[in-house]
Amino acid sequence: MNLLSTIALFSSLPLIHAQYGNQAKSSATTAASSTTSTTSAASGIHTVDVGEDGLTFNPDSLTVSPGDKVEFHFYPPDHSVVQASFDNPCQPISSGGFFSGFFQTSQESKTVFTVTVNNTDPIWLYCGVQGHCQAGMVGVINPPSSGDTLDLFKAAAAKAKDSTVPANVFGGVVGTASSENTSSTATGTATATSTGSASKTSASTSTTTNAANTMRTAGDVGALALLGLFSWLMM
Ligand SMILES: *[C@@H]1O[C@H](CO)[C@@H](O)[C@H](O)[C@H]1NC(C)=O
Ligand SMILES: *[C@@H]1O[C@H](CO)[C@@H](O)[C@H](O)[C@H]1NC(C)=O
Ligand SMILES: [Cu+2]
Repeated sequence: MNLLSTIALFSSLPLIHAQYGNQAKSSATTAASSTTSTTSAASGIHTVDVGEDGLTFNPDSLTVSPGDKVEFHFYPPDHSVVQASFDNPCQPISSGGFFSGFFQTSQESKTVFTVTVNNTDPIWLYCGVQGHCQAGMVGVINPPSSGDTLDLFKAAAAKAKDSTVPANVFGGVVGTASSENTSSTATGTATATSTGSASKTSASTSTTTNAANTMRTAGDVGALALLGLFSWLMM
């Protein structure tokens, strides 16, 4: 190894370190920004109380902007929210949609179900507890300006034979209410129990670990080069 190539190798080391340093920083930023996006949308959060006043969604009709979130707060004893299609009131919509799971609770539930609304298409809702949909526990997000109405949906629901729900919770996040943000960073993702956010957390953890390992490797390369420089000087 000649002097020039040693210097070249040596002077490139800080670059290698900088590069891996940035990589580690960027994965940390990714993890941080996903938490921020959960909390920073506070202005676009709408609350719907589920079963607070009998078999109702309150409000049962609300208009929200694309990107807004709707938080369902559950009251005793047992309710849920499912997306239906207008034509089939007490059944899950056949593609897409969401299901909160059943919230069996003796007081307002600590956790809420949060759905992100992506567009202005109507989202028809019902409670999946047997009999509740038929009794009028239905609602709509972004009702159409003409044609289908909540009253028509409710009338059809009253005649529905039975209710069914999807096999699994999906289409939203089970987590802490935005109003319970005692610390701004802990909101939303911290106590979310949905499998989705759990796997997201472990994914970003492993990214960080990989970056740390890479940095350790970069450190070893640096030590080797230093050894090389010394042995060249000894010659
Ligand atoms: C909005 O889009 C996200 C991401 O594709 C999806 O997970 C979610 O279910 C959608 N929301 C609704 C209400 O369909
Ligand atoms: C969230 O926390 C901030 C600061 O701690 C507070 O001002 C705000 O009112 C809280 N948001 C809600 C919806 O309670
Ligand atoms: Cu119900």
